[in-house]
Amino acid sequence: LENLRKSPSAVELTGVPWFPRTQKDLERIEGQTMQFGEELEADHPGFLDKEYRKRRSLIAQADKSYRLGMKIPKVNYVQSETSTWKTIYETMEPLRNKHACREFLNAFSAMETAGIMKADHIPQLQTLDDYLNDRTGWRIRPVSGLVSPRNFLNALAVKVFHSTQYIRHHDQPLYTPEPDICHEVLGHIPMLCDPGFAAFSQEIGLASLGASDDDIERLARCYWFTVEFGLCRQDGQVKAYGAGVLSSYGEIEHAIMGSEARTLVDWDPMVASQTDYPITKYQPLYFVANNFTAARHKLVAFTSKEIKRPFGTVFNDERNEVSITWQG
Ligand code: HBI
Ligand code: FE
Repeated sequence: LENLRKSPSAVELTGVPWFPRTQKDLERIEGQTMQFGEELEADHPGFLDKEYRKRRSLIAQADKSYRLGMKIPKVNYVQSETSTWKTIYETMEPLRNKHACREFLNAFSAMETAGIMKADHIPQLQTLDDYLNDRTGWRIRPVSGLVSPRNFLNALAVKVFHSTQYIRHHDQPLYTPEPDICHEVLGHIPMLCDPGFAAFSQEIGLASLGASDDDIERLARCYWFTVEFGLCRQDGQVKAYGAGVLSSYGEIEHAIMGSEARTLVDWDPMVASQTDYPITKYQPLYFVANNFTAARHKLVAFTSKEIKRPFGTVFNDERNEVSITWQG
C-alpha cells in the first residue's frame, strides 16, 4: 500500500520484462525496428526498384531520428506517391461507405470536414497526431517499419500508436505486404478517434505490460483478429472496423460478402488467442463483435483470468500513466 501512494512509476517490479508506464518511457525503444522478413522482401513490389528503395530509406532516416517532444518529420510526398494515395482513397470510398462501421464513418467524415482527409493530399502524421490527441488523448509516433510485437502492444497501454510514414510501391497501389501510410491513415487513425475503440485497444496494451513471451503472442493474435481484421454487427448487418479490412480493396468485399470463402464467429478472445492466421492472403476466419464496450469486457474477462502476472495494471487518466494496482 505504501508503494501505491508513491508515484506509480516508482513501484519497482523485478523479474518481469521492462515496460513503459508513460509516453515518455517510450524514449527507451525509440528508433528500434525489426528486420524485414525474407519472405516479405522477395514478395515486395518495390524490391527491385532502386528509386523506390532510396525514397524509403530517406523517409526511414527521418523517422529513426525522431525523439519524443519533436515535431514528427514532415514528408514532402512526390507526385507518384500522392497519386497512389488518391487511387486507394477513391477506390475505397464506395466500399467504406457500404461496409465500414458507423464509428469509422463518423470519424472519417469529421476528418474530411476538418480538411485533413482528402483524396489529393496525403495528411502529415503531425497533423493527425494533433487531431487525434484532441479527441482521445492518443499520440502517433513515426516508425520506419515494424516494431517488435511486445513494444508495439506495450505502447498501446500509454495511448501511443506507432505509425509508418512511407507509402507502398506505385506499381501496385491496391496491394502491400506491410503497413504503410495508407493503411495507417485509411484504416487505423479514424478508429482511434472513437473513445470506445481507443479504450478497447488500450486494454490489449495494458494486458501486454510485463507479460511473458507466450502471452505476448496470444495478445498479438487478439490484436490481429480485432484491431486489424475485426468485424462487428450494426443494425442487423456485418460491418468492418479492423484496419486491415478497411484499407484493403479486396479484403473488405471478401470479409463482408465472401460468404463461402470465409467463416464468421462471435468475438471470443480465448479462441482468437489460440488461432493462427495467414498474413499474405485473405483471412479465412473473422471475429464479429457486438460493440466495443462488450468487446472490451470480454477481453478483460479473458486477460484477468488467462494472462498470468504477479501484478495488475490500470491506466490513471489524470496522471496519464500506468499504475500498478496490486503485487503478489
Ligand atoms: N509494427 N509498425 C508496426 N505496425 C504494426 O501494425 C505492427 C508492428 N509490429 C507488430 C505488429 N504490428 C503485430 O505483430 C502485433 O503483434 C501487434
Ligand atoms: Fe495495421
